[in-house]
Amino acid sequence: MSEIVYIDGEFLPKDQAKISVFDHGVLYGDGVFEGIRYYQRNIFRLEEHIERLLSSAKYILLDVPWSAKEIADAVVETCRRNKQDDGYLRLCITRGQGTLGLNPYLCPKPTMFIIATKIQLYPAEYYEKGLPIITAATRRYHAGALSPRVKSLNYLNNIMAKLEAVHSGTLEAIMLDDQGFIVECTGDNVFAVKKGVLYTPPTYQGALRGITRDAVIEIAGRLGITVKEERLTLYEAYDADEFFLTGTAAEIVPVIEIDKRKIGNHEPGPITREIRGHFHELTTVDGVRF
Ligand code: PXG
Repeated sequence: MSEIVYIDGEFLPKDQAKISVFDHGVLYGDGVFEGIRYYQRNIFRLEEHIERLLSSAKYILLDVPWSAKEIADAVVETCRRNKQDDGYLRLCITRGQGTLGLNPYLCPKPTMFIIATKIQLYPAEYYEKGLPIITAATRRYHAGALSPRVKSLNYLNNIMAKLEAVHSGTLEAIMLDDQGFIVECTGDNVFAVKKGVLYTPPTYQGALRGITRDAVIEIAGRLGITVKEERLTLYEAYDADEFFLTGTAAEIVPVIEIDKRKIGNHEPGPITREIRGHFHELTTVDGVRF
């Protein structure tokens, strides 16, 4: 499989794509990113991804010298050259090369790179039979430290929670905020279904405003399913009729067990299945074709 990487204006094969060890993205996780999927040559919600990328950059005072259009053109060209109908893109903008020391103003020029590849977060069987998950002891960091809505290159908080999941023999973990409310999983937003109503934590509470989350909320609206953005505790999660995770990389994953409590009938529920079906229809039509 060809894997093409765009770095600062050049398109390179994977093994020739390199960035400096003095790049502050590497040294300090100082940068922002997007994970984007394309389906049958349709880059799903590309404009929304770029909008969120620029919002993240603005928050961290990273001056992006490229317009949304220039970024979109680079993404589209990377897809064209990658010669795959389906794939995953990792679009990153780092603070760029600098010296040792945190001062970002000593980095004169941001680095942009785009990896075109494939991703599978969980083995295929879990999409059919559902995923058991746990709650991590590691809390999602406080918005007063850094807004968790910024999709920054520093994922250590999430990686610590992911390690807990793996150590417990599962693949995913719910992360709570400092007050014990559910925020999201390590790389996915969460939804609970109770008596036909969808519940998801509000983004102001600290969940990333997921592109997939937004799509699910829209689909539910079209299907006449009520969606409530409310704070959720583990009680609501354990007591849910259905529970599922959403993310670009994860797509829509049914959850059948949380901290050993069986969810619903211990199998993917009807609302999860219905929304998943509609989501997959949307992925090939909504976005930018190449
Ligand atoms: N929350 C977090 C913390 C995420 O990182 C989502 C929710 C879902 O958002 P979207 O917009 O994708 O629906 C994410 C998604 C990767 C990678 O390596 C990226 C994510 C998750 C896992 C892996 O590119 N981000």
